[in-house]
Amino acid sequence: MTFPGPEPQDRFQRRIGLWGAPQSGKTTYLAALRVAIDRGESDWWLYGSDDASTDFLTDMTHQLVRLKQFPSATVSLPPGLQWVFRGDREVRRRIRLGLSRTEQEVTTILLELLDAPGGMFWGSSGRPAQAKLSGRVQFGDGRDEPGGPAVSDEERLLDHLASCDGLIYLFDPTRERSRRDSYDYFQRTVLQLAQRSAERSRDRYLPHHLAVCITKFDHPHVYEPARRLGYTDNTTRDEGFPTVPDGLAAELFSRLCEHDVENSAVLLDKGIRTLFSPARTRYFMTSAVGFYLDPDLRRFQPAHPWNVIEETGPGGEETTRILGAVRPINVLEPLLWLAGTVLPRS
Ligand SMILES: Nc1nc2c(ncn2[C@@H]2O[C@H](COP(=O)(O)OP(=O)(O)O)[C@@H](O)[C@H]2O)c(=O)[nH]1
Ligand SMILES: [Mg+2]
Repeated sequence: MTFPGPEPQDRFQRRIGLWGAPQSGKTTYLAALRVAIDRGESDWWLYGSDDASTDFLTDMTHQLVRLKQFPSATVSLPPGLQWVFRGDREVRRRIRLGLSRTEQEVTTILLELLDAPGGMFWGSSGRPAQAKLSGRVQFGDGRDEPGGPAVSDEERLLDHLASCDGLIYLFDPTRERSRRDSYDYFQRTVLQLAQRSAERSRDRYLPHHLAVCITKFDHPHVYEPARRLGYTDNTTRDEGFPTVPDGLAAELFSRLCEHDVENSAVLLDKGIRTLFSPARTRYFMTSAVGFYLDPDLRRFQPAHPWNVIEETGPGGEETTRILGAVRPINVLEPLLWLAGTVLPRS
């Protein structure tokens, strides 16, 4: 069965793109979105715009919640998946000269994921390496025809991202500690975005609204510095789960970036502030799986925040498993914020 997804070519249809370096948590974020919605955190709902997208979402959510497993790193998304975020929003309608009233309007927004097969691969020229990993090259008009200008899966994904109204960018501080390559990924993607979309901006920034999600908040390498620096508050939730006040997430992001001794996260921080309008950017401390809740004490234990265990298999292979229930933090909020800002109010 195919859901009646909105027409992608509709120029009034708003689109949101999800992106971030490989392993930053994109697929898990998507699975956790369904969990957040199913937990009743909002009246909005999410489904695929076709069978493949719905199946993918259902499988990933099942794997996360029931099997307590993260998406396999080797699973790359089939191209063209797209999800529909649907809900009510308030709009102001003009009824007569000088008079308007607030009405509820059903709204749909498309969500797409920039996920190159095997991770985005970049050639030495700084351009996406053509179909090196996907093994598939198509031509400009979508036909596999010799002679025309070649367009790789990666370039098509970048075209998609550039045409989005809102972007959710996932930044993984734990990855930055070990790999320090988020900036390279960010910078190259953003240059490609500028090339494709800067001209439609009315100011000096890129035209997109940007939600920066600092992922894996539950991880001790993220939670601990946030707590030490005094940004966490344990008084807002019944179970004592830490939260970071909305207005402080941007500052915390900068402080976390400052910890990067090789400076690449500092460049990333500066890059975001230079390229995206501060008025169109918001920061969120996010965790797809949430903090661990001790089942006996039913209270968050600061000494044991992490909802994930790392195990070594018989062959020495490292695996991670989710320990307790999945309680997403700030997974739905970025999407709801973007839905509210990228759509016209009347
Ligand atoms: N602690 C923690 N780890 C996460 C979370 N989300 C993802 N991860 C880890 O990050 C890895 C990569 O996530 P994935 O969603 O596959 O990243 P993608 O490559 O960007 O799609 C997973 O295998 C997990 O080990 C989270 O919310 N908390
Ligand atoms: Mg993935």
